[in-house]
Amino acid sequence: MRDALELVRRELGPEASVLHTREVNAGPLRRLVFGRRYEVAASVAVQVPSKFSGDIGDLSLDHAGRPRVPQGLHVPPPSPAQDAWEGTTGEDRAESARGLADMDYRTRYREDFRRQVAGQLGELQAMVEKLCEQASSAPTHDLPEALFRTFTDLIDAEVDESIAREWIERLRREENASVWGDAAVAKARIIELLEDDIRVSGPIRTEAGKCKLVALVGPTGVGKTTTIAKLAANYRLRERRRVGLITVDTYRVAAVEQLRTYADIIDLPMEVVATPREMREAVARMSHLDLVLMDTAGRSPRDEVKIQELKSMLSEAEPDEVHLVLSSAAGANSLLGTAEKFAEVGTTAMVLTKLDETHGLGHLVSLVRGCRLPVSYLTDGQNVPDDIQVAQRGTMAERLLGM
Ligand SMILES: Nc1nc2c(ncn2[C@@H]2O[C@H](COP(=O)(O)OP(=O)(O)OP(=O)(O)O)[C@@H](O)[C@H]2O)c(=O)[nH]1
Ligand SMILES: [Mg+2]
Repeated sequence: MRDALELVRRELGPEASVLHTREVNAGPLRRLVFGRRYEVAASVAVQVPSKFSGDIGDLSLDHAGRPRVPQGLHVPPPSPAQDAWEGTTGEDRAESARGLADMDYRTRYREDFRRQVAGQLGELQAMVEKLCEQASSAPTHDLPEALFRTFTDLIDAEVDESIAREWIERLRREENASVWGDAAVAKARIIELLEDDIRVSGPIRTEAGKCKLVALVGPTGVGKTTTIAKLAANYRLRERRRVGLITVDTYRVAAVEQLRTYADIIDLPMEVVATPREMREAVARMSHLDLVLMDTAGRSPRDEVKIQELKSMLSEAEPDEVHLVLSSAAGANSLLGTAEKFAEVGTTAMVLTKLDETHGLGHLVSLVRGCRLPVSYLTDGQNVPDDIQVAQRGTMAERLLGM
C-alpha cells in the first residue's frame, strides 16, 4: 500500500485526493498464493475529503495493512493526466482511476436522482388522486347557480367542506326547484338543517331553597374567569339571586386576585380552596345561596395529571353542572379533542367564548355536530356583564354560518 500511494504521489502529486483503496487479494490464503496487491483510486480533479490526512511522507500501514497516511497529496502544477489509480504505473492506470472515480460518482448521482424522482412522483400521484377525489365529490357538476353560490358561501364561512357538500347534496335530493333557484331560500333551509344539529342547554336554572353549584373548566386563557364574572353579575344584579364564588385556581396569585376584584365589585362572598377538604367546607358554607359559581385553573387537555387532579377536586364538590369553556379561536379538531378529554371530569355543557375575535365561525359547526355537549352560553367580548348570551339554536345557526 505504501508503494501504491508513493506511485500516486509521483503521478498526481501531493494535491491528489485518495478516493478509494482496496486490497485485491484479501484473505490469508489468497495473499499467500497471489501476494499482496492493492488498488488505489485517486484524483486531482475530484475534490473530496481524502481518505487520508497528513502528508505522503507520513505513509505507514496499520496492523491490518490499511494505510495510515493522512491527507491527499500535494504536488506542484497538475499534470495533464489528472486521475490515476495505483498498483502499477502508466497511462492505462491513470485512465482506469478516472474511470473508477467517474463510475463511483455516476452511480451515486444516479441513485440520488432516482430516489428524488421516486419521491416527487409519489407526491404528484397523491396530489392528482386528491384533486380527482375533490373534483368528483364537489357538488359543482350541473349545480344550479343558487346552490353553487350557497356552497361557496359556506366554504367562505369556514364550514368544513364535507359538511357543506352534505347539505348541498341533501337540498338537491330532497328539495324542489324553488329552493335550488333562490340562494336566500337555500341558505334559510341550511340554517334549519344546522338548527336541528345544535343542542342547547338553556341558562343555568336556580331553584328557590336549593343551592345550585356550577363549575367552569377548560384550557388556559379561554375566558373562564371572565365568563364567571359575567354570569355572577347577571344573576346577582339582574336576576337578584344570592350568588357566591369559589376558586380552586391557586396556581397563580393573579388568578385569585382577578376573581376577588370581580367579587368585590359585584359584592359577592368568595372562597379560595386549595385542598379537597377546604372544598367540602367552602361548599357547605355557601349552601344557603341560590347559585355558587366555581372557577378552576386552566388545564391543558394533554396534561393527564392535571386533568385527573381537576377531576378529583370536582368529585369533592359534586357540582350540579360542569360547563366546558372553549375559545372559538381554536380549530375544529382541537376543540373536538379538548371536549373529548374534558368529558373525563364530567362536563355537562359548553360555553363558546371569543366569538368576536374569530373571522369565520363555520368551524364551530363541526364542534356542535361532533360533540354531545349542549351549548349553554356564547360570549363575544371582554365587557362584564354584557358580552354574554344564552345560546339559542336559531340565532346560533345564523351566526355560525355568517348568514
Ligand atoms: N375578545 C374576547 N375576549 C375575551 C372573551 N372572554 C374573555 N376574554 C379575554 O380573554 C382573556 C383571558 O380571560 P380569562 O377569563 O382570564 O381566561 P381564563 O380561562 O380564566 O384563563 P386562566 O385562568 O388563565 O386559564 C382576558 O383578557 C379576557 O378579557 C370574549 O368573549 N371575547
Ligand atoms: Mg381564570
